[in-house]
Amino acid sequence: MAAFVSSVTSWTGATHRRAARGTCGQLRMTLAEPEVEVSAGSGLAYLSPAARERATAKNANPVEKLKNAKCGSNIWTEVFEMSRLIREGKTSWEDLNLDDREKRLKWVGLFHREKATPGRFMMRLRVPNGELTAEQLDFFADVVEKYGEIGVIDITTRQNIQLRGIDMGDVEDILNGLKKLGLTSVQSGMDNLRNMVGNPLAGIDPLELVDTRPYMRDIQDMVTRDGLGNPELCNLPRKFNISMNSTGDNFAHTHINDLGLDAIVHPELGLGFNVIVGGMFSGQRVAMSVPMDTFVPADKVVALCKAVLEVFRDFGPRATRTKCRFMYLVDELGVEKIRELVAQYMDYDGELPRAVPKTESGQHRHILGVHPQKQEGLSWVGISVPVGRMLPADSRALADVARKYGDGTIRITVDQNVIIPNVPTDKVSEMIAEPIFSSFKVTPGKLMGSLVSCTGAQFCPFGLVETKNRAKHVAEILESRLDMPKSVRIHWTGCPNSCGQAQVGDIGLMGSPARLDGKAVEGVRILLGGEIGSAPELATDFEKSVPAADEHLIPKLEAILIEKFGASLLPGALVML
Ligand code: SRM
Ligand code: SF4
Repeated sequence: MAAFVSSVTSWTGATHRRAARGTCGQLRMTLAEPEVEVSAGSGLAYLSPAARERATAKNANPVEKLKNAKCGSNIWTEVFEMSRLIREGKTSWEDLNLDDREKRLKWVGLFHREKATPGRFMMRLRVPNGELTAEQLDFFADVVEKYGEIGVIDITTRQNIQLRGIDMGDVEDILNGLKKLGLTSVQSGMDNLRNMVGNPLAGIDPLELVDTRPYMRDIQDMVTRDGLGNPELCNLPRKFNISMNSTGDNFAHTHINDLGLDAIVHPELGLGFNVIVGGMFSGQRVAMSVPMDTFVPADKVVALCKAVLEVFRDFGPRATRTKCRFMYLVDELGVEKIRELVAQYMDYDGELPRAVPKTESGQHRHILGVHPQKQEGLSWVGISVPVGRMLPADSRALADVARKYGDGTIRITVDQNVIIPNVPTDKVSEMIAEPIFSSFKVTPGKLMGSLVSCTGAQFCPFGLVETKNRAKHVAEILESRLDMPKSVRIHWTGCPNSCGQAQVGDIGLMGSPARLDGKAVEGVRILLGGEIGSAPELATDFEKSVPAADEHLIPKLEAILIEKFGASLLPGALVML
């Protein structure tokens, strides 16, 4: 077998070698070491022989070729100089290497929005468990304010923050500013682990089994080497999502993550997590996680996450790009083989324990409004931020309120809303009289409060429809016409990638082509029946290709809300059906 010729070969991990000789030896036999030269800075440097084989095979997808030529991790240092040269007028964004500009910058969370705002970038951060401070919110406002209309702060469906309108010349200062405040954008895009999602009420929740925050931070730190960037884990076959639940509410949506960790108490081993794997949405496939039939003790959960990521890196598919998610490896190997590999990579003594049967069922709680914390005398206040979009002034106002009434911290949720924790209960009424709560409501309408929307066509190149503005507009009209007995969760997503998690909503609206009088128009696919809680379900198709214009969509939604969610027309509302 040919030896590697390598100037930076780093694949020397003992655990990997052991795994390669162990029960997965059969796998290795079919993945012979390729004859491949690894140059400094190549994405192949940290790959196992099996992964190199796949990454350099004839059928490897174009992103693998791009990473083989130069790993995205190189950008972690290069971006500072790129930014400085642009700021000093020595080069421009147009002159940057095309692959760096459009792809590799995503390794530091910078997404060029070429179609919508040429020359301007979106910066995706990492906010483990969605916990922020007032200073960080002020900083976000300072960063985007100078960009005018396109300078907005979005809360994402992964409990995360994206800053918009960014000029490359400012990036050096922004990255340094984030670092000072304990934040990073490293490894937040492309073939990396995405933001860590946990219970937004962690540490204050009377119903939680465990505070998810330390685990989320530790897993992020392990993957990103405390935010410096970790070349060993930045060339996965595709994106990877991890989330952790500590209650039956499923606030963290473990059922749609590549790796979901559901807190549970093992009768002998104590606190830990049942592991589920393979949840994903994409244009080609929508899959709910499957049980890995594994319980991981709490003190081994970081090691388990590392091992799963390494197994994915070393054995995951790298051919057809749309089939490179973890679920395809689960299909290929089966959960029993994945269990074995993970145990070997963890150096686990023997078999990993089997999952603990769930005994309790949990309902998804309504998180907005005022609620007592587990700490006596303190409350959390859940606030609706319609479709997660904040202007600089909103961000500053929330920061001020958190400082004045709470402990200066803020939580964000996958529903793109905000929680201010640790407010003395006797201060709550004074707090909610602050002006910001006339636009970001503590008691929002039955649709607005749980309205979720992806970025959509306004900024996203894949958007088939405008989403955020339309979502708010449609919800406002429906709320003005209908009396609804309970909140209805409407999730808008601009295309089948389903970043807005249409399959999670009571009602999902997914951008799709439609025709009207023979002409192509913006349209949506309507999905119904998403459930969250301890027995989650994904929404399924109800109607396809509905034109998105108000006069077509609103009567459809109105009929659905009346027939399936018990709504009734308010007096004076003209019948549109
Ligand atoms: Fe997403 C790609 C936005 C959550 C599935 N997603 C994109 C890109 C990067 C496309 C692009 O290059 O422009 C979008 C950036 C638009 C922009 O300017 O904001 C984008 N995704 C988002 C966000 C911002 C939606 C939002 O408004 O909240 C979410 C950012 C999360 C974060 O903070 O990291 C976001 N994306 C999701 C989710 C939901 C989740 O993770 O729970 C999904 C479905 C779950 C999943 O991944 O299995 C999701 N995004 C995708 C996919 C389909 C993945 C696939 O396997 O095919 C793509 C396309 C891709 O990766 O090639 C995609
Ligand atoms: Fe863009 Fe489509 Fe994701 Fe919406 S769902 S952010 S339109 S990729």
